[in-house]
Amino acid sequence: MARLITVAAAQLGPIARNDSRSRVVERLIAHLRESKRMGCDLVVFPELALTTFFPRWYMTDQAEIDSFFERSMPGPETQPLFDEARRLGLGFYLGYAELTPEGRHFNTSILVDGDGLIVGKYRKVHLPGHREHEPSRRFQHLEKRYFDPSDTGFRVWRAFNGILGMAICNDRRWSETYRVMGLQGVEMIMLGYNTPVHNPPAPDHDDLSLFHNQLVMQAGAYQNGCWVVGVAKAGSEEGVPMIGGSQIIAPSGVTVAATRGDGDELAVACCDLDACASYKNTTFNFAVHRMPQHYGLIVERKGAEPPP
Ligand code: CDV
Repeated sequence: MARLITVAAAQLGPIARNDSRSRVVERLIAHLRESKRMGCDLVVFPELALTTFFPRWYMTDQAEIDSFFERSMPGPETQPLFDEARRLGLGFYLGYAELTPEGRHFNTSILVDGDGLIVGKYRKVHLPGHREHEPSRRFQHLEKRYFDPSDTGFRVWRAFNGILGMAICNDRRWSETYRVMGLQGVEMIMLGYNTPVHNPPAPDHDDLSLFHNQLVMQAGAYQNGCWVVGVAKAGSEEGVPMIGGSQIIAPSGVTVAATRGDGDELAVACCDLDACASYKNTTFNFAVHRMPQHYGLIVERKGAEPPP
């Protein structure tokens, strides 16, 4: 019997700085209900889906910073999301800022199954941006300041009758992200993102933001023979325009469903996990064709070192 998962890429429009968690959770629940009506099994929400994208502001008051983080998951405000998902029998991927009991801060995603149980947790590996205040930027990108580096790396989980993996935003630009999961047999990678249209260090990339988004996710899907579900928090958030372009990509590299606007919107596709096999067993049969003896530099060296 075919292994089918019907997935919703549950894009969110902007979240204002003073929007309450409860208000945001209502929007997430509306997405769950619509996804159920559309026959979905799994709903993928964006990165940091419970608040505005707070790393755009330089803050020094730790209490203010911590107000954007969740101390428990589910917590009092997110419990209704878990309850409704379980009532509907829907699984979901959710990105949020995690504050651990030890006081560590992570940019995190979880995978929750149709019974409301957290079956996987991932903490973002590639934290982009900068650590110090850079007042010359139109807006900040202080992920390196507010988040600790990952202690999970890229894992995969047996869930939804397949092998699923998670990544977050900037991870999608790095081929290593997909390949580390590809080497664990991943069949579907879920990832949420917050991507400003404007890239302060390289404004010449701005017109290519949507193209680069699609390029990296399609390449990752094809080169690893897996589905990729990429989901934006989009639109103009606190004056900063962010790309949409949420999409579901088949192991062929072809986008099979995509959002059209930059507000709350679903893109839905029925994904056949067995479609991965024709890529994993032929062109990208890793066991037959990879040449890891020639890839040592990838883990030995961090930055490029041109010859003298
Ligand atoms: N949230 C992100 O990781 N955003 C980055 C921006 C800074 C470029 C991204 O790769 O989309």
